[in-house]
Amino acid sequence: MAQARRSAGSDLTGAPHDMTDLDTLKSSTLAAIAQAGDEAALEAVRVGALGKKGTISALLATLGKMSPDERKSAGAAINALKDEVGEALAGRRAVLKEAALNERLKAETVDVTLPLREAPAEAGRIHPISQVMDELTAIFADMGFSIAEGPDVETDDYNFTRLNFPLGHPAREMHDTFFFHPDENGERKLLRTHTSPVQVRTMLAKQPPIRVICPGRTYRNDSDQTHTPMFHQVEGLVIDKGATLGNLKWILEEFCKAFFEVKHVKMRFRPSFFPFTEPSAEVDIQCRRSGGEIRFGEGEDWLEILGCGMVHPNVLRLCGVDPDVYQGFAWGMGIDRIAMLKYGMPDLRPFFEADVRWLSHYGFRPLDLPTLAGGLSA
Ligand code: 2NM
Repeated sequence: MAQARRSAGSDLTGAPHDMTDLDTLKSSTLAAIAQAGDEAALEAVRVGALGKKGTISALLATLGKMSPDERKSAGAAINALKDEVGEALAGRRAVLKEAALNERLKAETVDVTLPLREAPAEAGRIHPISQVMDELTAIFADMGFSIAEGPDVETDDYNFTRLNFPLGHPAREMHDTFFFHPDENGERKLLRTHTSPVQVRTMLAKQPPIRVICPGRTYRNDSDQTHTPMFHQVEGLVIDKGATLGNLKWILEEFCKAFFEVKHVKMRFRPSFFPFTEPSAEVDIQCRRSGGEIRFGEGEDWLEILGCGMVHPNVLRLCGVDPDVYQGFAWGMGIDRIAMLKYGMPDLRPFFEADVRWLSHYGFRPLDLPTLAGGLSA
């Protein structure tokens, strides 16, 4: 290395111009680097030496005022110092970085044996009514039915008149109907009391043959342990030239077996009355009641689950279907009720209380979609 020339004292920049000064600066800077306890302290040392106003930068600035000879030797020595300090900084920085990382790794230990927290999409639950609606539609779609929906707010005509409830007929009073105030034309809308108006709309819109089910919300002014003012129904309708009660019985039996997931089920048809069907029947299914539990497909007890019948010729006529050419059958049942039966839920009211504890107990996992192949409640 070239010998740095001695020059007298320091100039105005205060930069030392001899080897002793350079050595002192070097040892103090290297000592400061070695003592820096973290990356911030090390950065302060770097700025103090190599920053714009740093000690080594100040030395470099003196080179411009030197003679070429002086510059040659002093420049080499200062640059050597600069390189050495730069290397020391880099070395110390690597040590401090590693120490900081080790500290973090020690502090941020992760217990990989902890169970995963459930993702929001997995913590959510499908309401039993949605689940049962999916199950019903899977079963009836598999039998060739289509699904129809209609408005909750209906006309008196579609909810009653075309279903053979004549004006002033006592059956209208049996439905505990929620009526709206009459509009400017004097028409009094209502909340549908059953989903039958959807079937009226279907008959008016489509040519037979018709095979349709209509699930949805229905409303009656009734509230106790087994009734809520809003509830859910599914009704079915078949219109064809040769549709018979025998076909109806087969469909209902197949439905009950698939829905309750049993191989055999006995059903009992009791004569009944509905304005829109003639003859009409209420249907019970065989069950066993023991210890507060109900099992289907076995036992000596009976449980009513639906109403049905052959569509009244008046209904066909009022819905644009010629009763001399076509006949049909229809049925209706409560979705909330069959959900309670299938999944052992004793009380109807919590269905509509939006209590997340109830839902996480009785709800269904979002990706467990009902399939006929996998078993509907799989
Ligand atoms: C029931 C019972 C029996 C029914 C009848 C009709 C229509 F539109 F075809 F006339 N829809 N639903 C029906 C028949 C509903 O619910 C207990």
